[in-house]
Amino acid sequence: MGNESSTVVDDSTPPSVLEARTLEGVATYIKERSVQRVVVMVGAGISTSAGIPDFRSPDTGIYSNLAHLDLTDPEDVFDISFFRENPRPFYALARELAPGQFRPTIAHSFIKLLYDKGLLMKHFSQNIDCLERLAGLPGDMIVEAHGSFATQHCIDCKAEYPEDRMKAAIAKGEVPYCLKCPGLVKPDIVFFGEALPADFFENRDLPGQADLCIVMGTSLTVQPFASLPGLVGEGVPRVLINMERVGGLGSRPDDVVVLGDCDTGVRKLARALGWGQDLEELWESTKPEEVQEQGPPRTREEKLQDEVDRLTEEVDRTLGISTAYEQRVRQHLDRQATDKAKAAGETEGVGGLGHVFPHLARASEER
Ligand code: CNA
Repeated sequence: MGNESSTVVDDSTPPSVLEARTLEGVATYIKERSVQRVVVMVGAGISTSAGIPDFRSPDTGIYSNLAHLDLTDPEDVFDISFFRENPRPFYALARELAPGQFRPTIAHSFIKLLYDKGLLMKHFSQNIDCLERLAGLPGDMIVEAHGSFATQHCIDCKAEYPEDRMKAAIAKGEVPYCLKCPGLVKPDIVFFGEALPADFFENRDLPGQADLCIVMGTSLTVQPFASLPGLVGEGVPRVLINMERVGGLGSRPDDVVVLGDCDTGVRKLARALGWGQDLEELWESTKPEEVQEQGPPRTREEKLQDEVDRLTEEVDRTLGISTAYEQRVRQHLDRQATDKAKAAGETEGVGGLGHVFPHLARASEER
């Protein structure tokens, strides 16, 4: 990237392949040239609207919010030597970043849509949040260049560590230790000072075969990932959708730079392609299902009626119990009175109880 990033960016240079250096121009190119080998390269910026902070955005990025972890350099949290000395900051952060708490963004769904339309050659991601998988993109279409939370190992003996224990440790913000040696356990995300997965190097030549490159939500500051857009052939359009200019993109005649958020950018490109509806439907399908269908919300009157019904039932139930109890008492007393009357030579009846239990007497008169 060294040469490119020093090139003066000039968007006014006329394109050589595109009809215009705009998303509409890219849409026309995709349709007219039957583009089928799109490479996508992304970073933390495609997940920020899901609620996962990126590293480097001022104020909202993780690095500017690590004060509570007491680090001299925020990057230490992902440094393997630092982790050996003090794994706690990483596990405090892992609790916030771990998969399972977030929904894919519409930018993730756009990548899935490229795949569904048969246009995607490979998706290169620096993210560890697994949101592209959750959006439905098959694992073999993704190069997780910085690993992911999907597996975990001891950093010393390399033994695998059980997933359920790992999830429990992360949920509690605890540090897990190997079950076979005293070593620390770490998710297989790539730290500074560690090698990238073989998958990255095995697929690294693909950008050179692409007919379109889309870069989104990355500062392109971490190597060797940052070198990927530079491997795209000259004359092949590269699109950058990002909050800021990065990596020298915009320096070639067929680069298209769209400054802004990824979600707005992909919506615009999808509409230009006539895929607007498809994209919204696909994204809608990533919504987590309701635990239970609740039906339409109830009005105040309906809620009030529910409460009245509940109280009525309660009163009926209580009254039912009292009536049964009253009958049992009456039968018992009747028997006692009959026995007493028999013993006193009186005739059978309950009339003699009226002075003791006037309400029973009244009740029997009413019947
Ligand atoms: P970064 O260095 O934090 O850069 C993010 C870039 O995205 C910046 O240029 C931002 O301006 C831009 N950006 C932020 N939000 C948006 C948005 N909504 N729309 C458009 N652009 C936006 O992150 P990188 O990915 O470039 O750095 C590589 C690191 C970040 C990798 O090692 C990742 O593992 C690591 N990371 C990943 C996640 C995740 O998995 N979601 C979160 C935080 C960090």
